[in-house]
Amino acid sequence: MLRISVLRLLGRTGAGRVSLLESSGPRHYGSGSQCAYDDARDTRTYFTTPIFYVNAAPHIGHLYSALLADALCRHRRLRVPGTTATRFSTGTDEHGLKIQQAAATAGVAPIELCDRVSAQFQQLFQEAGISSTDFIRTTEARHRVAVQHFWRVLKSRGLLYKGLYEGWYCASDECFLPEAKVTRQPGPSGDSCPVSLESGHPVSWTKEENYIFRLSQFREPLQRWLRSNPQAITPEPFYHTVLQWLEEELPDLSVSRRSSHLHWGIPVPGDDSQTIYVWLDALVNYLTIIGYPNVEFKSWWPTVSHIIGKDILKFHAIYWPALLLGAGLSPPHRIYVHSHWTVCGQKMSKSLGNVVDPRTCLDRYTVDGFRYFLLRQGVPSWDCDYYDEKVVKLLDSELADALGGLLNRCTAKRINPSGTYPAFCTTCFPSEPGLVGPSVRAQAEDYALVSAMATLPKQVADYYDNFQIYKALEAVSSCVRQTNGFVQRHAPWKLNWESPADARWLGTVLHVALECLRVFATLLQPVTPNLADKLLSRLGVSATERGLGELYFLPRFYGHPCPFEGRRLGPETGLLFPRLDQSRAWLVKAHRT
Ligand code: ME8
Repeated sequence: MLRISVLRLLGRTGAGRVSLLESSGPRHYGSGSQCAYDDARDTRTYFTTPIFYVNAAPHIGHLYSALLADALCRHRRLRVPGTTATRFSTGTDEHGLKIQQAAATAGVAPIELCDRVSAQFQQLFQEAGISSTDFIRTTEARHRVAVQHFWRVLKSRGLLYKGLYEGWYCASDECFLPEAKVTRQPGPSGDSCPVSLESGHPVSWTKEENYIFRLSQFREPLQRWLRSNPQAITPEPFYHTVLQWLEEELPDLSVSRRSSHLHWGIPVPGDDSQTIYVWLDALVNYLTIIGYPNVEFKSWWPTVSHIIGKDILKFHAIYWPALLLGAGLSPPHRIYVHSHWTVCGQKMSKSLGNVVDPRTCLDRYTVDGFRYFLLRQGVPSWDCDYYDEKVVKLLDSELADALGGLLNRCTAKRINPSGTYPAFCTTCFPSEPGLVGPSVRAQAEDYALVSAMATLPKQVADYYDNFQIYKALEAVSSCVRQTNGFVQRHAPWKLNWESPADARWLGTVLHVALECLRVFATLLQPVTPNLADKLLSRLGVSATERGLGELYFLPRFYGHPCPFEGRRLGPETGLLFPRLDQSRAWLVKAHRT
């Protein structure tokens, strides 16, 4: 029997700033402004979120992970139409000591707790418009089959052996800790208790015979995989963190527990006295979803993008690829990592009582409003702070005032009495800047707007590829501001439809602004699907005209026909997004108390 020293925990991630990759601009600029997405076609893509523990109700951090995956997936579907091209999974992680203990504390059977909390996750995701195609629960029979098969493959390849494990274990974090990562804290009765230095959660000393995975054999293969795939882990600082971890010793990993201690899990095939370690169990969910061990899973693997929080980077970037390589499979294509939400400057925790309930937020700010807030303000490279006033301020200024105001300005009866997409006049706005003439009305800033708008879809696509959805939204928001500036500059309310010279220019100003709105709405679909639908319907854009592949901005400017010109706008359906500071009296009340 082999004796294993305490497994060394790889250091926790330090989140740093990620550098922006430059957008290369549209390839077809000049013959219209369609984006080139050719490289994105053909391949199937499979997006995953972590599967969430069911020991407590979902919070905004869980919703954030699901939203990031949802936006990436929706953007992808708009680029590559066809329902079979993308798959998107989420689910709940229901085994392990953490759940076993939570159920015991609640005085319920583990499966009862799992059923209740898993349903809460499913309901939240449905309410938030998470467009997942699959939801997995690790207590399902199909998952047990997949995990036990995966185990047998590792065993048959000589990668599992029995050994004595001795060291600290943190049930809350479901991980092993080296002595250096353990500290002492006064417990409830004043005596000193060992806790994890990073999470503050209690740890206990474990000494037992387990199955051990030969993780140490994979240090160099993992280094080679990462060096030849510099985009495998995004944002970049996390990639370097993992490479740094791999510079250190990589001890073998204990992958089972004594069943007498951990009964809530999947038994080791052929040895009921041992239960499979919850992380091995959980990670295999990504294969279960796509039908593993049936051969069909190969059409989805390894073109997978895992979206995860920084807290579980080590499990996804070291343990998981090593297990996959061990089982003869390829490591995941991409791992997108995001940092954490804090609340009013503090870590969110049940004990601090500051956990933000996402369902309350969806009620208060609307589904689209809250989706927009989390994705616009959440920056994967560093932790972001949540507080209510921040949400109200952002949504009022960007969705209600800037975007809603722009729509009003182009569709108000007084300015656009015919309720149509007016004609664009190439004499008022010639495609060549700097031309002079009595009917030329466009100014240098207007050309700057057209050029910013023409590059926007490609820029947004690049930001999505680099997992910078917040940057994509920032770019859209900046163009919305620029468009409002354009309307303000030309003050269509001062122009007169009765005067032929004014009318051509007035129509052109409205045409350009409506074209900008159409592009904004198309690009916002992955983030604010309902609001985008409302806006596109108001503009008279049909369901088949909303894809990213066909997103031509201002074709008339480039000498092409515009399918929208002269078209009737859709029916008026009220405010695009209501201001919250007037409608949310609860905030004022909250301040007073
Ligand atoms: O770790 N801010 O599940 P979990 C942002 N079951 N995101 C947060 C967050 C915060 N404050 N807190 C949590 C597990 N998250 C395992 C995963 S996967 C095979 C198994 C998000 O319920 C973030 O995605 O503790 C983080 O990685 C995940 O929830 C952890 O969820």
